[in-house]
Amino acid sequence: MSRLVCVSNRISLPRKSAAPGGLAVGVLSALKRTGGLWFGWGGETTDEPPGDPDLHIREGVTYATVDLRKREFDLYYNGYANQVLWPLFHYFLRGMRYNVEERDAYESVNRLFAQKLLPLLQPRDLIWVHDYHLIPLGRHLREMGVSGPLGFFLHIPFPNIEMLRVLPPYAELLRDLTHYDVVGFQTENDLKAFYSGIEHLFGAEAIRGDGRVRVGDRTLRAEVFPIGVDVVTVQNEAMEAMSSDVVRRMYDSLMGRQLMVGVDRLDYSKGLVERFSAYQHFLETYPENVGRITYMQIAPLSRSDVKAYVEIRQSLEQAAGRTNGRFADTDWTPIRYLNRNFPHATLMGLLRSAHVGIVTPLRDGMNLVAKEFVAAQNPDDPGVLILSNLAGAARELGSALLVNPYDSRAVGHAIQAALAMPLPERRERHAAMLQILKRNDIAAWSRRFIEALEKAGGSEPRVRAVGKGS
Ligand code: GDG
Repeated sequence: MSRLVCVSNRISLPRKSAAPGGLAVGVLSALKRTGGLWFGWGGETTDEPPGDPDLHIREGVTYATVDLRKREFDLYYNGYANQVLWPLFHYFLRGMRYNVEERDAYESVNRLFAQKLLPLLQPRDLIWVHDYHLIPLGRHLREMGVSGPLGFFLHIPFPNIEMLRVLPPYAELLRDLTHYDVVGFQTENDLKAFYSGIEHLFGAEAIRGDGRVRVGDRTLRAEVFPIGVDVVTVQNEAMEAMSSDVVRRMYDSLMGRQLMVGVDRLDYSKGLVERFSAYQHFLETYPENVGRITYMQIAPLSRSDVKAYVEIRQSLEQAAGRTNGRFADTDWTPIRYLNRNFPHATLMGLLRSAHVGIVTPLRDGMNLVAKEFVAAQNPDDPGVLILSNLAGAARELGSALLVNPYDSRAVGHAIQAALAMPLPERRERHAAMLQILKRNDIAAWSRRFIEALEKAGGSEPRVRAVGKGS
């Protein structure tokens, strides 16, 4: 079996505290299964030019971490990746602004990644690049002599050409994607949006049958690979966590009230402001629930150096304060709002304890929390999932209560319907979703992507020229 090399912006070494993220969950599972190398930024910034990568071996996986220069990191990560590509790809034009210096830093970090990775590559490696931070990496590796197989998976949505065209170097971005052999998306919508860009730039004839795209002398495969969760691990984590101190204390503190839980990185794309306002609307419209439901929102801080994330945090504090100030009683708080991290297993226990899981992003590539919520439930007495129809996960989880996250009345109504849903209907909806989760679990996701990459590869040696900085 060929060695798998994963490349992502950020590497989380096992047992070190790391920013939570769906990416880490997916990559680790793939690497452990096939063995291999995970290359990326280690989380340190420096004033010196970055040296050779640090190598760490854990459970058969080699982690190679590079440092980045502080200023370049700010421009590349906080700037281009998270104030240009992230908002644009999530259709938030208001949050996007373009700046050439940031774009240059994005290029130069991608070049640096290619230079530092090159000496670590072996001839038959399968290289799998993750996410929007690293779109140009494939082109740089090709220019340095890597001849195949190179795959790219986008964890976030891909915008339609009419949105993508707002980006001044949109054509370069599309061309960069054609240097890969396999380009993977979360949903059919994203794939169609990619085709809209290819057609705009290269003409309709570039799109061949079977997901093949032909540009010049290169053919790539564009496909949908919906990311999943490790269903069995989530089930076990959730069951075990039910007897943990944290979950028991939380459960006891409900005093028999129903529980609604949300778990989201604190990010404007997750729709938390709209969700808080929908919850307030729900309490106003269905006053019989006042004092009888507790909504717990876990929102670990993320990207705190980006202004939009500071602003969203303030808005949420105000919104939670408003609702609590208005409705709380001496023995009841309507919203428990927690800006902190929990161990993954504890989170799964909290999800299992909930009567309602609320996942209402304004736009989301997939959303793993929605899938974890379903996997964590007790199948005999499952909670109900309320899910945004603008999350990729809604394509598979059609048995959730699907809502438009901007429609506070509809979200409030869904909360009411979820709380009142009879057991047979809850079981039926849950069973239908669990079946899909098992079929499309995390192992199936990585296996399908790796198979596509192997197919793209053939049997030739893969790296023509390997040398430092070549
Ligand atoms: C991107 C895309 C796509 C959350 N809080 C804690 C914690 N988490 C875990 C969750 C879940 C993961 O982080 C979050 O994944 P999501 O999919 O919900 O969201 P993003 O971080 O935005 O991920 C997304 C994903 O990539 C995968 O392709 O689905 O659309 O935006 O697993 O449980 N984990 C721990 N402590 C926390 O406090 N340990």
